[in-house]
Amino acid sequence: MPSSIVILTGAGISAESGISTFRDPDGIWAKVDYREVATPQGFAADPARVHAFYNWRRKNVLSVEPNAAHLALARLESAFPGDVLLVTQNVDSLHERAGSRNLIHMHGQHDQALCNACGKRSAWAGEMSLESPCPACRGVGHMRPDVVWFGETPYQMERIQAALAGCDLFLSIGTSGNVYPAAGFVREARSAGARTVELNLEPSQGAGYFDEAEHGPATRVVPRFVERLLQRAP
Ligand code: BV8
Repeated sequence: MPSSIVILTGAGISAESGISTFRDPDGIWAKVDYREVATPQGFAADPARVHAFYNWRRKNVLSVEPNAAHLALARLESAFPGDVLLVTQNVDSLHERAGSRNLIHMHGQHDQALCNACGKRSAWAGEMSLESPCPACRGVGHMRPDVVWFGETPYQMERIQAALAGCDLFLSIGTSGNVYPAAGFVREARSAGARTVELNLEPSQGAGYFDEAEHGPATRVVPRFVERLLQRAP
């Protein structure tokens, strides 16, 4: 029976809530070039285009709800006797809206803004632009979405790596395993002796590193897996 669980989620867990994934045929990166909207270079070249991209995604998330997979993970966190750490690559707020609390947004959150002048972070709900004043320093022209772009360092990596080194169950849900360092977590958990399980619509790039896998829509396979885990819990 595991006593410490680390869960990694990706865009696939939010797909059935109506949020597009990135690399599926009709995914976001099929419509938008990630170099233009998700890199510091793209932001420097055309900040208005990047703000428009995140303003559209920020508005879209407010019109959708967490699904059964998000709710099952929140239930696991509250009912499981051991430690449960949820690490998400997603910048949407559906995990916390489902009730998850022990949560790390390793790629940031688009309902948060970062000021490049004073370095302060602020909650952000509406449109953001170069004209937006920083709520902390009142400076104008320095606001950016608080997301981790390609080439930037993900958040809370020390805390994540410490949890991976000590977990005995690593669960990966709704991620294609294309983006590092997240795509390398399964190997870190495995070398720490953890059991590794993938729940995904199809085998991911890292499928070979998992002891077990269940393939299907997250709203079906995640609640079922959580139910089994909690039934076996002392
Ligand atoms: C860094 C935020 C140094 C913005 C994102 C090693 C090798 C090669 C390249 C690299 C490497 N190390 C670093 C790199 C470079 C780069 C990288 O990985 N490039 C890739 C493209 C090759 N990595 C970086 O730049 C990272 N920074 O490495 O800094 C460092 C390293 C270690 C320690 C300290 C410093 C920063 C990467 C972060 C970039 N920002 N997002 C935004 O969201 O706008 S990444 C972006 O892709 C999203 O965050 C997303 O989460 C991530 C991964 O995508 P997925 O979530 O997996 O989504 P995808 O569409 O790909 O897959 C969906 C899956 O769900 C599919 O498998 C599908 O089958 C499944 N699915 C679909 N529907 C369902 C479903 N499953 C279940 N149910 C369903 N209904």
